[in-house]
Amino acid sequence: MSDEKYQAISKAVTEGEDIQTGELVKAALDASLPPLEILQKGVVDGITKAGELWKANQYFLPDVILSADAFKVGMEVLDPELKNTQTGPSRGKYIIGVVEGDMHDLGKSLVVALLTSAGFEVVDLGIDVPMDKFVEAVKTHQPTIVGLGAYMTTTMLIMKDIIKELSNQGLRNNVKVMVGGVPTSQEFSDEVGADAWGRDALDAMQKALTLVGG
Ligand code: B12
Repeated sequence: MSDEKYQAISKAVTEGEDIQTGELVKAALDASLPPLEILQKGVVDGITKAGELWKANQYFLPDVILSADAFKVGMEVLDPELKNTQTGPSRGKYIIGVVEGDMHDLGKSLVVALLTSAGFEVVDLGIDVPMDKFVEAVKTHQPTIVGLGAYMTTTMLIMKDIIKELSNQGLRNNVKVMVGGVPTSQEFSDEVGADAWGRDALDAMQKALTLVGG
């Protein structure tokens, strides 16, 4: 029964049916299905399938844009529920942003939602964030963790430069760095000198909690 609901959400996202996605997510919440499961098995599954169709040349860019819009509507409905699950004390400040030249924001938005639900005070710098803006934000906000997202092989290498610049400016010892995004891996994370890699939003949240000793 719940699997059917998740599949329907996933299909609506893949097909870019934004209004239907919102309605189905709301119905799943009304049926008391867990928000995190709705997210993973419904909304995220749907955009992943759109990505697979794109890779197989069965979807084109406009199709994926519609899927992304439906994904966002689903997230909007889920967001307050995810935040409601927040318990306990603040876990400290977490600055997050997508590196320069990269406009993908769905994965980051998911990470933001889960970090917030875990009690982090998240400062979201958005997409296409120049290196200087990351460095300035670390100086201004003095976060416990800074998270860098990159979703393309052409933008991921900038992460190394940002981490180097944090060191050059004497900021690296006071902040933990996490990296994430489709082309990244644990190996890549080690290579660029990050403190942790987040495979997905849940993993990112768990590793962030580990970094702050929680
Ligand atoms: C949706 C999508 C788009 C949408 C983006 C909409 C939006 N608002 O974000 C649109 C259609 C606009 C788009 C545009 C483009 N895209 Co695109 N896109 C995708 C697609 C299909 C899915 C990405 C996504 O949202 N996944 C769902 C989220 C939930 O997953 P995620 O991003 O992996 O995030 C999770 C983890 O990585 C992790 N995580 C994410 N961020 C962070 C951050 C931190 C700090 C941590 C710890 C963890 C973490 O947690 C997240 C949640 O679980 C991928 C294919 C794929 N396999 O990923 C291609 C893909 C990333 N795109 C690609 C390309 C080429 C492009 C374009 C250049 C296409 C074009 N010709 O214009 C443009 C780029 C524009 C730009 N400059 O950025 C390529 C990149 C190839 C490469 N070089 O590496 C991919 C891989 C598709 C492909 N197979 O070719 N894209």
